[in-house]
Amino acid sequence: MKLLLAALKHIHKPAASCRQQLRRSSGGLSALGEEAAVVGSSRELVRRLGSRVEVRTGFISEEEEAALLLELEPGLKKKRYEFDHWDDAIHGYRETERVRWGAACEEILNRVRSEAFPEGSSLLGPVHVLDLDKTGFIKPHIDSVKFCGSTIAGLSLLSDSIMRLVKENDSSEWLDLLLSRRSLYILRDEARYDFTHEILKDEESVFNGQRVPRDRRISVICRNLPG
Ligand SMILES: O=C(O)CCC(=O)C(=O)O
Repeated sequence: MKLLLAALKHIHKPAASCRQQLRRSSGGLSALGEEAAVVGSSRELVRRLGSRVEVRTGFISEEEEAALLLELEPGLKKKRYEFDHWDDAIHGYRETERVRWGAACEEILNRVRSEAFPEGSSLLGPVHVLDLDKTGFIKPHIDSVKFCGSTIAGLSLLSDSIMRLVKENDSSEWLDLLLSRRSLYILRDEARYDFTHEILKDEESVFNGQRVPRDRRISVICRNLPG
């Protein structure tokens, strides 16, 4: 799965002065209510990418998170976190892929699939599971277009985190996504192809001026196949 990640060199720190906000949503970024889960470098960018980026806060319940952890922890615990390969896009992680899930987890994943992908889409069979140590982080990268299609949908377990998107050829354009524990994020099309995505390290984990402590985080990621 590491092949999916082509690490890009720049790491962009957005200026605090030009933030625009979207609403956290149970049905897309345009819905109103609650606090903002996405901020960006300009109103225009937020509007343009709004339908291509979703954060669904509280997508799974505590019980559903526990069911996923129960199934994932035994396998993950047999692996060591990897820290020191200079070229890796990810630092401080262990990972696995899973094709078969127990009934409770399969039901959760089916919900993710039906929210994120149009009916009849060809999906990447194995679900990617990435376990980031508290000190781990994911550097800016764009997922390989050879191996995965237009949509990435990920559940966040155990910890809140910040995902940053930065336009590949114009680092003045960026969005920060507040991925709260048990949320689902979906990146589509332009947001997936033209923007790098990264998960910030704990020391840099600040959302819209507010510190968001990063702990150990497990993500469960579904992708479609290239078209
Ligand atoms: O952990 C996540 O949610 C993001 C993972 C990621 O960047 C990737 O697999 O390409």
